[in-house]
Amino acid sequence: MKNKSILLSILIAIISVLISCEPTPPEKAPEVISEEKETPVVEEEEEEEEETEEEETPVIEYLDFPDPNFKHALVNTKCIDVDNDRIGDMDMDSNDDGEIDKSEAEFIENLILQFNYWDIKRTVDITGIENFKDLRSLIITSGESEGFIESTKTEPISYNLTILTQLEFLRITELGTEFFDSIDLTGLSSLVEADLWGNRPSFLSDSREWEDPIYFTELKLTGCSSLKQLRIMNSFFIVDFCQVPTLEKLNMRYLEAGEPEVFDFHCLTRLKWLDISENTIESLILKNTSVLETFEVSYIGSEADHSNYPFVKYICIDDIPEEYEQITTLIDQNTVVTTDCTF
Ligand SMILES: [Ca+2]
Ligand SMILES: [Ca+2]
Ligand SMILES: [Ca+2]
Repeated sequence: MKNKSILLSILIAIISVLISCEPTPPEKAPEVISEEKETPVVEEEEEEEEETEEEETPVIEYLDFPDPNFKHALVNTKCIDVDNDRIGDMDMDSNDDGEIDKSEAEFIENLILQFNYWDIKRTVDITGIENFKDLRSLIITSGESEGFIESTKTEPISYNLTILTQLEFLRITELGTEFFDSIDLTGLSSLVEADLWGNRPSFLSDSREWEDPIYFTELKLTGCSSLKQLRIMNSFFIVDFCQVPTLEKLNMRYLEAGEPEVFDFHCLTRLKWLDISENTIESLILKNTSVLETFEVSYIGSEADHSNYPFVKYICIDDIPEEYEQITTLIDQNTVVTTDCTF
């Protein structure tokens, strides 16, 4: 016991000596620490300032969109579709400065332009679309957003999308076709589906004049070597289907005065699905060395409930019994049906 108490006393004595000696190191320590810490913090701040100064001045590159309605759609409407569900999620002006700069436009894959055609009256020039070379999906349609202004353009324009070589899906709807010479998709070799319904003369034009070629827009499809689906329902297009022999599914239902003189599908050797319902058809060429899996011809000939659309006058088909079966509702005693036709 006595030894233990002596040991304890010695320990206490050592500890008190140590404690009494401590004041010296703590005084120095904070100086060292503060020197070590403060110096790099100052350096970092200086570096950051230098970096931002270097970045800001030369790098910001504003992009030019001459048509104010195109720019308005980019800056003020939900034009970027982040998750590719074909619903816009945010506008493109991420820093809210009212301009689109290069960094904001870069890497965008899905763009949705919703123009208020009711306020714009005519059409929107999309010059500047070439800034979006990464686009996989492009939708140009009507919307109800405010802030669009009446267009002053009087000359017909064309939409040239040939630079969008990555494009896989395109939807264009509700254009006033009397304001358009062409929609040029030449060489879009990644394009798989084009949904171009409801492009017809606008509410400003007189329907008695619609037979005039100026009310039609030419669709240029040469080199769309992956295009499988095309929908031109209720549209006024001039199309040469021999430009896209890859087509498998074609919807040209209810053209409503936009019917071509000849429904000519002789180049579409891979066509499986065709809807030409609710059209006035004078001449139909189905001779293409293959037979359709689905052929929709509602409201034509004896398919008509109220004889909306007359029997077809001339039909050229493949010499295959299944194909003859498919056209039976389209023909009456006055129809010329042949398997021998030239194109
Ligand atoms: Ca979305
Ligand atoms: Ca901006
Ligand atoms: Ca055929």
